Amino acid sequence: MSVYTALLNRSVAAGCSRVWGAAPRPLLHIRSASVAEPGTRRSDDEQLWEASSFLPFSRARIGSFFQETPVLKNPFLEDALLRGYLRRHLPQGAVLSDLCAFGERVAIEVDKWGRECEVNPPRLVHFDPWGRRVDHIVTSPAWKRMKDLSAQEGLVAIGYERSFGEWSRVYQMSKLYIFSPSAGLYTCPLAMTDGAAKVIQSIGVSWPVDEAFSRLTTRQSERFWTSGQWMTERQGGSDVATGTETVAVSQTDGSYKLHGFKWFTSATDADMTLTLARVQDRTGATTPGSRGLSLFYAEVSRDEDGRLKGIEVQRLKDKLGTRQVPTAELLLDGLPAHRISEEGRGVPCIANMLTITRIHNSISAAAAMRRVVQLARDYATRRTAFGKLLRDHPLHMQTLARMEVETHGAFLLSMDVCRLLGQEESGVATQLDTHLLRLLTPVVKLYTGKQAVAVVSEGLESFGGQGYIEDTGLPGLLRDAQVLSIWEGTTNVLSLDVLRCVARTSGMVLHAYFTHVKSLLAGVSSVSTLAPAVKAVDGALSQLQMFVQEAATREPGYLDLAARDLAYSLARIYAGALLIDHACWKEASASDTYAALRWCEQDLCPVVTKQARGCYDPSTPPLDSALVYDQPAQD
Ligand code: UCC
Repeated sequence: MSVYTALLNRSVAAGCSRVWGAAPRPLLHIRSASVAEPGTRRSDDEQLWEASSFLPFSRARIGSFFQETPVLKNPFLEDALLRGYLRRHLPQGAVLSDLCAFGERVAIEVDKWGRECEVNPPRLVHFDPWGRRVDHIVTSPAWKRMKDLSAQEGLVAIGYERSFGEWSRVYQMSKLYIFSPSAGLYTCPLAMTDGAAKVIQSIGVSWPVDEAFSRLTTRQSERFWTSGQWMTERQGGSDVATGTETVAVSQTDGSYKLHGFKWFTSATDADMTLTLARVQDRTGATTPGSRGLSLFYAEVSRDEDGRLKGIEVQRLKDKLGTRQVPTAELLLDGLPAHRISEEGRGVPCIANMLTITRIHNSISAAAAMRRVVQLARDYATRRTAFGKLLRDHPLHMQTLARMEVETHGAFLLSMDVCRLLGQEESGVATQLDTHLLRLLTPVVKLYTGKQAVAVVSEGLESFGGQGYIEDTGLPGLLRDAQVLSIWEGTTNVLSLDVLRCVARTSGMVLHAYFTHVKSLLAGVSSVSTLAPAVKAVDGALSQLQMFVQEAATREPGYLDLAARDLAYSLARIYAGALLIDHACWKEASASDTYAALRWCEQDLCPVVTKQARGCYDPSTPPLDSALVYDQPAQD
């Protein structure tokens, strides 16, 4: 008797067939094996075959249990906070029905395209079969469908049609929020396209960009263009003022040719781009620093031989995430371009683009959190462990609830910046609103970008090992989230941007901030369930005010060290006030109240906590440095 048959006999005797739910057939096999005719010897192979036909986990049999997969349902209908927010601020039936229909389309159709973009990433074809240089970036059919869909659904256009006045940006960004986690990163070209349209509109130049503006903001898919934003060169993407080497050589017709090397160009299959370069004078000299940078508009086109005009695509980047997006290194070798800013005003001009892309980034961050929470909570209704569904495990629910609180905060922060943008664009913003928008754009971008990584990572854990398996699509959420704190300004660069805008406005942005947070808290009754949250935000706000007053008297460098914690404090206090305000709305749910209370239990003002620990004292930088470069003791 083979070892397998022996094991099987023991198993049958122990009644394992019932446990495995095995059909009677295998039992017949084992009986026939044990009552073989005397003298007829069965080969080991035959015995093994019989045994394996009984085992539920052998050869073609892989067992009968399959875990149910998490199901993506209509992301609009599934999102109580989004729907509540819109019912409160933008209750027009047309908006709600458009978002509902789009949510259905995302769940049923678009999400699959997004997945296809991931598994069929772009590739670069340098040469045609006969050796001619062509530099074709080949993208998937799904990526192209995303472009058509973006035009038809008005994902950029809504922001410029302004059919809903000051709330048009909230409408547009709500749609992008629903789209983003299923978009296969098509939100990246859309962010830059929106940013380019904003720049063109702000500078008020017509030729040669009027046609471009109309194409960037059209709903007609055959006319729709996307734009690039080529800012990063080999010396880096943060210190644009020093890192930009590209030169612009003026031509007799008033146009320019650009020569340089762009090190990170996202969504390089774009139809046009905005980029920075230094205009050369007659001697070939350029002005260094920010004051030497001008903004240029260039179309990406091909000559009659099919070669890109003035561009060579060196290679596509091999990235941790955003693999759906073609990101390239480009040699600009006489790229025809038009200067669209005044000479030397390139950075302030492109700053408009950065405002828009940073807001898109915040929306994508909140959307990534929302998606992982939606999937995790669905999964918790399907997955049984230790005898009950995950949703019946209090610790698991506590973890999901904490993710939900973060998502609530990120959503309200991001939407509030969209609200302010919409007000500014429709001419109803007060000076206070404009200051708030300038301050909150980097604050919200940096905070939500960082939190998205944490929440999505936690979310993956709620699927156990399956969260780590590529073809579930879950790891891609984390890989794609990681970029949110890097591109469009890293956390530290944006923290310093916060200080810069405080300094440039002589503190007016902070005045606007304090005034607005107080107004959000003003209407809340002291006996309300929300009283502990109000007390926490109020207290943190006073602490922050004192910190700011005191920090202004400190030595240079003190605030730089505090910049990140200051930005976090600004974000947490502001989100706390927004959560309280939303929970006070007459149709708010009990969950809105609970989210506000939970949010406000955290350290809302880390800059004061860390200040009390001496974290920004002059002794800190050398200690930090010594810690980082700690050397092993000498023998
Ligand atoms: O390109 C990239 C990836 C593309 C993909 C995008 C997809 C996004 C998708 C999202 C959804 C999925 S990554 C590369 C991105 N690079 C950056 O973000 C740059 C980061 N660095 C900075 O932000 C720096 O702070 C700089 C470059 C702005 C600093 O330059 P300067 O020249 O040193 O800045 P200054 O001297 O502080 O400011 C120069 C002028 C001033 O105006 P004036 O001269 O009128 O006083 C500033 O007020 O620019 C103005 N300015 C701003 N205005 C500077 N920053 C801003 C701002 N944020 N908003 C308004």
